[in-house]
Amino acid sequence: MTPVNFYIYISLALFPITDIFVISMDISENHENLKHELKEKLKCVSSRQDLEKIKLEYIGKKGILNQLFSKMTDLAANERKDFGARLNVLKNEIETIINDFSNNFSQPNTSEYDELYNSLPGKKPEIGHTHIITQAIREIVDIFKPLGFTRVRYPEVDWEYFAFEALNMPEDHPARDDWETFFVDLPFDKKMGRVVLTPHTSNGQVREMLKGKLPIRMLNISRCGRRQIDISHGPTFFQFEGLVVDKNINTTHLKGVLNYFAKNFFGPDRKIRLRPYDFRFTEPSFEVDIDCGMCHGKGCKLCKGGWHELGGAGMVHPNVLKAGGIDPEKYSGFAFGWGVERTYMMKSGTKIDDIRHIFANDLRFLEQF
Ligand code: FA5
Repeated sequence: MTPVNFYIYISLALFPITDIFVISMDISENHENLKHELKEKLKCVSSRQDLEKIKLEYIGKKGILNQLFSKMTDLAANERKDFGARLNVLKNEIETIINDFSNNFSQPNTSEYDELYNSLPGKKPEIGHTHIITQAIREIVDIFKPLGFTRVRYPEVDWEYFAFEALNMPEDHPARDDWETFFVDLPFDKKMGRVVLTPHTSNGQVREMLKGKLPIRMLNISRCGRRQIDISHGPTFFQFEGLVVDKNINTTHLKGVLNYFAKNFFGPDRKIRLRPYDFRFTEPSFEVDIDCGMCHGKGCKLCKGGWHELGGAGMVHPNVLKAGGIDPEKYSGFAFGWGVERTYMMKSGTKIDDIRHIFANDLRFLEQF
């Protein structure tokens, strides 16, 4: 400790509070001495390291100035304000002296930095996690795997033939309208038609059959595109499509598989229901609903009367089996296609009231899952 510092400490420590006016008178002089002493020390500084040491000594966390500030608590309340104000002036002056002096040095080179800062703690990289759709897809695959389903992926940009024609959907089917499906600006093929962003994963059905391997237990999970956007529809979304083709397959197998999935994914307390529907590629066809995970059947802005549509299902139409080179007299099958986002939104506790949040890439939303 320098004699000047020592003088200040002793003044503050030894003088009784009642004698504070004596200290006040001395303070200005002490401050001047402190600055003088600093300037003298700086004259001997020849490296940035030396300067850093001086900085620490005067304005570091445990430096002279902070020690002086801590002594304020020893003063009477009416003296603190004046003492504090003087110290602040002193602090500014000392900082200015040091900063002005540091201009004498150019920016430190890396090795100097290394020497100075190698003991600083490093910056922790932020750790992310998989997107909720990836999480959902993995969970879906894990549930179907024990039943013998194998995950496959078929083109997300495909021929009209596989997306519609082979699925028994005639040319005038409303889904084949420009306002429903995204058509890609590529040359038309006489047999295959135009190129589309697949509006559903059912394009994988005939592709899978054409592999020529029976029986089939396919789980096709891919991205789809449709010209739709609102709280429960996105222009792009994922579907998972199950297809089973074997001998003697009937609707009870379909219902059993869907129930098994729903109980495992949503929990044993949730209910699904099948409504008759019309898909051109299945007969009979159903739409599958689940009781709403948001309102639990009471009715909310997301669902219609407490139920929420998850997807379609049905027994594979004989024409589709034929397009896939399978004899419908010998084989039968069932298929289902559900939206991954919708299915995940209906999981208990997720409380996602707008499908668009899922793709908005807002970390405040994504970090919750
Ligand atoms: C189909 O896409 C049929 N291919 C499903 C199918 C497969 C039926 C196999 C029979 C046999 P649908 O258009 O209803 O059906 O869509 C199925 C599900 O995909 C919807 O219930 C919904 O969960 C999801 N889906 C459809 N369009 C969108 C969209 N724009 N955004 C988000 N999810 C969607």
